[in-house]
Amino acid sequence: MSKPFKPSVSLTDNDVTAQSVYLNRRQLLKTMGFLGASTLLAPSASASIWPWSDDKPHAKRTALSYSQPSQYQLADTKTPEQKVVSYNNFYEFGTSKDAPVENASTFKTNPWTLKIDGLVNKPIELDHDALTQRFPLEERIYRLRCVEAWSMVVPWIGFELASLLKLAEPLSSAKYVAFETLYDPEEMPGQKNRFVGGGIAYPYVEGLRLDEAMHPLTLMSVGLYGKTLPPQNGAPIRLVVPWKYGFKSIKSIVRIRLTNKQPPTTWNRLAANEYGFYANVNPKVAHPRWSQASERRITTGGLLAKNRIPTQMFNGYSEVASLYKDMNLTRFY
Ligand SMILES: Nc1nc2c(c(=O)[nH]1)N[C@H]1C(S)=C(S)[C@@H](COP(=O)(O)O)O[C@H]1N2
Ligand SMILES: [Mo]
Repeated sequence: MSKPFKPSVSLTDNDVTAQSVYLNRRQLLKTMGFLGASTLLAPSASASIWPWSDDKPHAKRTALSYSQPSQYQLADTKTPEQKVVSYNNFYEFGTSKDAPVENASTFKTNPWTLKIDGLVNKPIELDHDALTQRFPLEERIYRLRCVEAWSMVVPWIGFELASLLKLAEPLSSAKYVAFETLYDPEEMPGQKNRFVGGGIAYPYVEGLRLDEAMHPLTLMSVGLYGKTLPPQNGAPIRLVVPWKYGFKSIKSIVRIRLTNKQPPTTWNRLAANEYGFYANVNPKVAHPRWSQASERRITTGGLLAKNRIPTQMFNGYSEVASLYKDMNLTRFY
């Protein structure tokens, strides 16, 4: 999503050239069979090639206990875990899809402090263990639609942001919620070097209107596929707002602040004409440089899998429509 942005994945499913341009040399060699034996062992080599499979050691993840409420299970085919944890956007660790898994494996997420403050009666601090122990955890299988027109289906584990905000007791003057990612250039190479970090002014910040933040779909995620989050997916805690483009779902959060003014948000600050504050998934409102009418769903297929599907309004979460009933969603994109 750098500026100017070229979608890293071609809008044509079988545009091999664009993919080749995108892939770094090591990955390309691997794809072509010059590196690594794993692709040769795959049953149907060309269909199952996934150049983002990583051979680096992963950070240790802990099994979590959680319930599986039936209303948050989903018929959609889940994106395999290996893809969820190896194809990421996390510019603090580099701008290519494979940079986060490569550069975040040693990211220290313990100790950690998450602060909730601002316009609240009871400011809260959660330490590393409280993040997974303070609230009962649920598994929620959500669609994740990136503004770049690809999507995944991820079994997140977490708790409602509303539960956390209620504990803090927002004042009646609170209208918005501002979120902030960790700022630590020693740990995050993209914060240290603007060429690595895509020229973004860090820390990464995001925001929601208070009613969006209180919606039961809005999740604080601490895990996926049964275990704690890997660093590349936003450990130890990240936001997941399934009806909005993925960039709203801010990772590795250290602060949540209640405010009376709409807070600045990272991608809006970088290119306001391309990325709005609301960023609701909307097939009818095109990005200035590409259509949002359809998306490439990443499931079990290989790199060239033909998985283009129509994009749904609010990413299919029509229950949020009432939050925007008097708003022009073309103007407030
Ligand atoms: N701090 C931070 N949060 C971030 C990003 C980022 O670069 N930095 N990228 C966003 C984007 S564009 C997307 S699509 C999702 C990707 O989440 P995933 O890698 O877990 O699939 O994270 C979002 N959260
Ligand atoms: Mo994204």
